[in-house]
Amino acid sequence: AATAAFVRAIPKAELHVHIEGTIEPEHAFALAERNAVTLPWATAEALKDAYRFDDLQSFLDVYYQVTAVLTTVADFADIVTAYFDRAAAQGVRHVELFFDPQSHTGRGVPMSVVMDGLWSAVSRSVETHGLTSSLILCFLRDLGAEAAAETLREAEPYLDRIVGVGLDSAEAGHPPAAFHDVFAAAALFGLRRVAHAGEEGPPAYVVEALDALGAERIDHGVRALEDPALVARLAEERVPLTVCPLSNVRLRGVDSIAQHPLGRMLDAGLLVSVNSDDPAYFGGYVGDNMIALHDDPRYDLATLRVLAENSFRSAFLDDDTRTALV
Ligand code: ES4
Ligand code: ZN
Repeated sequence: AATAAFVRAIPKAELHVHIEGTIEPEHAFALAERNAVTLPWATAEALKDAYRFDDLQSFLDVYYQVTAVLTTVADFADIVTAYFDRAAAQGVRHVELFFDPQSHTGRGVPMSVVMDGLWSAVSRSVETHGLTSSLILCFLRDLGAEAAAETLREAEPYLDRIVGVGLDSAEAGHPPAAFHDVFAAAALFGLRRVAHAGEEGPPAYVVEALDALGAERIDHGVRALEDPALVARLAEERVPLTVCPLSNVRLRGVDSIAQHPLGRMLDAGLLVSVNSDDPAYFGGYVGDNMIALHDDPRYDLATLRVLAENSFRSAFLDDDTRTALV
């Protein structure tokens, strides 16, 4: 409890959270009922029992099925509000929220519904929750580059509502370079660029994300440690890495918090922060991730404070806003 209070009191920015991964089981069932959507589980308890994953794909299979409960503007607004409630309660001051438009447009939900719903909550977060927030549109890498380009075209009317683009979903066998053109187009629109890399994929995908996509931040990046030259480059260039400890354990990328590479990443001088990824699925929000780390003596309170400071250094914030937040 003392740790929880300390963690809550440290200002934190969350830079790696998928809004579709914040739908708690009870909320999923409430939305399913409201929209007359049938989920392949009988109850919220049965859904929770399905949260035992072997790898990224086994998680994504559940995640995309639950996402189907979202159909209206109010649904998108409500899940953002529910996430802000929990994030604010854990001391989060700034959020850069990922969303996966293709997981909705592919089911017939118009881009306008997604954007209007998310934006109604994001645009009011300072008033409602005392935190700043922005949106990062992610392309589903397993659907390919042409689908990503089409998604960016559909998002063009809403570019003033998003701060950047990202790349997520199944990583193995989907190297970043295929998305060169759509990331270049996003850059020309003035958008920031991030990419999931080195979560399950090899260090070479991290290099590609930097060189072919111009990624300014790497999501996960834990496998970068397998390549000493890449580690040296990431340290030298101060490339931010958004690390998600509970996610990596739940998806079996690492065996335990004690085995997690975060400590070695800090020792190597990397600009790492702690994030929740899909908190409804992986055992907690950003504060919960820090509390889990603190069970390991490597992550004392001073180290947690450094990780939180790093989150603001890694954020897409102007200097005045950053100074006001920390
Ligand atoms: C994700 Cl954990 C993770 N990895 C890649 N893509 C994702 N989308 C949602 N969660
Ligand atoms: Zn992620």
